[in-house]
Amino acid sequence: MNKIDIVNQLLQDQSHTARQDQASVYAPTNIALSKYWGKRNQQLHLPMNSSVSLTLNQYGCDSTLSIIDSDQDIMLVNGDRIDTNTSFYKKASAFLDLFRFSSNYHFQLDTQSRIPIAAGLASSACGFAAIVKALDSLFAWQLPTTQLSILARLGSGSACRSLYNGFAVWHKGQRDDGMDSVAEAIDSDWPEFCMGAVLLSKKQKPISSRQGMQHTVDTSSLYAAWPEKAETDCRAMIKAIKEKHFSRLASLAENNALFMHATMQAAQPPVNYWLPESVALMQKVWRLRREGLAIYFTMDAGPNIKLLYLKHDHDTVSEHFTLALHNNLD
Ligand code: 2P0
Repeated sequence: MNKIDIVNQLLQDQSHTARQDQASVYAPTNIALSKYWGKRNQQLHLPMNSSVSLTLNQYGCDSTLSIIDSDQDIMLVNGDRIDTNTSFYKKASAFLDLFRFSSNYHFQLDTQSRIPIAAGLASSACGFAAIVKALDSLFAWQLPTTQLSILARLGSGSACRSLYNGFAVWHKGQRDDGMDSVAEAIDSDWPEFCMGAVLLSKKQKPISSRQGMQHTVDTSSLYAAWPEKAETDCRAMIKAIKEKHFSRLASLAENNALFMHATMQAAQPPVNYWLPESVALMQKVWRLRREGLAIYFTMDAGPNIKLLYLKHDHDTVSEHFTLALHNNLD
């Protein structure tokens, strides 16, 4: 099975003709609490393990996708035209190839990001989720969200979780074609749960997450323990979300992130996304926690730290940290 087989299977009864010239959509980004790290199928982005995430509802991409009469795709991010040699252009254009049902058209993708530039906040997740939502609207498919989630995964794994607001779980699935590797919402109403990001560096990562996770799978002797640990964490986190048990959920998330980074550190050569400032911030979180503040962190494939705390502690957290953005305080 390759990507085009999956797309053909999902869209076999659907229109291959655009019903309008352009579609404008919004898709939010998401941050994992139990991480996706490692693939069992690199082409279809089928993960080794399930993951649990929180969508940052108000941070994402406003994207307009248009059908254009041109000899190539055109992509704009925040008004600037993206060079065809960039990895962003190549990934997005290769993804759009899956939906070029008649070869004589190309797409224009115009994305405005509501996420601070280079904040390391999973912009590919909202980017691909937005493309899929826009395609659904352009071709008037009205696919169920689970099927949009599968299509988004074909662009970037974590994008499959960005079709939902609030908490979501991406089930790793068992099938070779990935039709059961899909995200769904976790039923919960917990606006007191906050995530705030502290930005430490806007520099490009030393290694992309796509390469970093594969290198970890291939060379880290600690990786063998990861898939089972991640499954156990996902189950415990879903329970903690449903019970709104903050310290259980947040401590699981912090431990899960550190475990993922430990698998990277044991890769050969190591995959390291930490800066000295990242470690200093972790130590500050641990110190504040010892002093009685209910604060935890998670960290992705980059040096920035995302703090986890409850809404009533927001002012205290803001006194100790410069938050570039935060969620759930409406
Ligand atoms: C996550 N990350 O669960 C984990 C935690 C980074 C660290 O999903 O190759 O950009 O496009 O499927 O989705 C980043 O990986 O990778 C990621 P691809 P993706 O959020």
